[in-house]
Amino acid sequence: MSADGPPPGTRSDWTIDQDWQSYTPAEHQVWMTLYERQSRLLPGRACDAFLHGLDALDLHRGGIPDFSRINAELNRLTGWSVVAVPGLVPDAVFFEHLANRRFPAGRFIRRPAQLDYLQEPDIFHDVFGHVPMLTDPTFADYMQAYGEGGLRALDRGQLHNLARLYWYTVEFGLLDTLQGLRIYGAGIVSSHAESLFALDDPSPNRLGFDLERVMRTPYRIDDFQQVYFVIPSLQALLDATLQDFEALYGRLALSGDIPIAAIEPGDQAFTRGTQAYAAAKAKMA
Ligand code: HBI
Ligand code: FE
Repeated sequence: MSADGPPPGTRSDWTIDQDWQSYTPAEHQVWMTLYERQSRLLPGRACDAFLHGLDALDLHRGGIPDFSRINAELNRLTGWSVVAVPGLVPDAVFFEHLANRRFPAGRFIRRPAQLDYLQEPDIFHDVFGHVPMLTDPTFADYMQAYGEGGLRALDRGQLHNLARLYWYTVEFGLLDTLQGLRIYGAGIVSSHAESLFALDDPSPNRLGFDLERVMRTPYRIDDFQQVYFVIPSLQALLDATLQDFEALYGRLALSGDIPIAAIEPGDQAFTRGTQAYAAAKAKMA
């Protein structure tokens, strides 16, 4: 990890003012375009906790949300708040915020030419994608537990494995419900194309969540996932963080990684993917 301090104009905890007044009409329009498209697509796809959170925070009104407005409601519901940061922050800073029920969100918004993909998390990914789930008390506790676990993992040099848990849950997680699979991961709900792919495409594997299994599985940051992990409930996800991570890290050091598209004997396969999408992409490269 780099020892770089915060850039000029940034506080020592890497936060900045959101400076809501300075967003341009064109920037608000980008939010509205993305919001319209996703809010139309997500009923019947995103889980109830996400859809309720989206409603409760009223993220539509007036374009890009003002953090001071959403924080009043978010704080009342679960004690969380959103703080503005310039972009990616160092791991230790990120975890310190989560451990204190603060979610660091980028203040910038993607340009109209980048509606479908950008590398760094912007305010649409961070606020539309992440913040609705933070209105759910169980998920809110999970995120705090993750931040606390992140700080311990950093101390022990185990972040490599723990980051996979974040990726396959907070970013790309699916939830099993009586009505079928639903999305709760922010990387999916903030992406039009992946909101379709993650649930409907025959390519990816969809496997039952198992903490140790997830931590042994590499992920891709540059394209649709080849595997999604399905939790039975948000409570089960929170409960998974109660086990002894020290013992877990010890086992992980011996067991090694599982190839990204593999299905192992112990896996609960909701979908055995064709991997056709990833195979076609690999051929093009
Ligand atoms: N910074 N702003 C921001 N957002 C993140 O999601 C983030 C970060 N810094 C580090 C980080 N994530 C990773 O530690 C986690 O994804 C594991
Ligand atoms: Fe994210």
